[in-house]
Amino acid sequence: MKLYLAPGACSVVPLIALTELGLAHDVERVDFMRGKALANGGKLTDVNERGYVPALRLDDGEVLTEVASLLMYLGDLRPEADVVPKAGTFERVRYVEWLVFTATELHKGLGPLFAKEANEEYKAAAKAKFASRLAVVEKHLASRPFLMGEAFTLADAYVFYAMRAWTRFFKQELTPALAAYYARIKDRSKVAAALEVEGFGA
Ligand SMILES: N[C@@H](CCC(=O)N[C@@H](CS)C(=O)NCC(=O)O)C(=O)O
Repeated sequence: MKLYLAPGACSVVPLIALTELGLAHDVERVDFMRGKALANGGKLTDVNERGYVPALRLDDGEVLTEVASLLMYLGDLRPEADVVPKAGTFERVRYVEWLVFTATELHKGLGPLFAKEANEEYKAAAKAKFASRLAVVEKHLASRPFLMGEAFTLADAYVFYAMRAWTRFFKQELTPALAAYYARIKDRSKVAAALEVEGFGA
């Protein structure tokens, strides 16, 4: 498999997944500073017509996109790794609920903050909304170390990305409880290994 990624972007999430699951993969950095250029001189749109990362080229040539679907697909390739609840269980539905929440409320909640067209008033409202969604995560974590309970799952990696963007790109502080959650994820040896490959840091 080959993962197309950009340092600092949400493509770090499937990179963490591939690393946690011990799945063989190559990575290709897409150069966002040079029109989303690929190493072979082509463009990201040659791989993903939507023009964004992550994109995962499977061994049979199929290209899979969307962080949430990648997390479901990859987790099911190695169920024994125990970082995704088993398909067909209610726990799995709760896991998907967290993936969708993270995709739509956290990941895409950051969209207006990146938008050059958004004015300061709109950005302030988007920041307040994002903070309120992070508060939902914090409340949930009051009685458990990870989203799904005692053990890390790939949904935590997705929230990790959103918290990293919030703090690194927008210079926002995490509350002590969320900072401790962030550290629990970052300090996992396989997450640290993935971050090293990505090259953007925690
Ligand atoms: N719907 C996609 C969104 C992915 C996305 O937002 N990718 C960003 C980086 S975090 C990107 O490549 N943006 C470039 C662009 O949209 O032009 C997903 O959930 O995976």
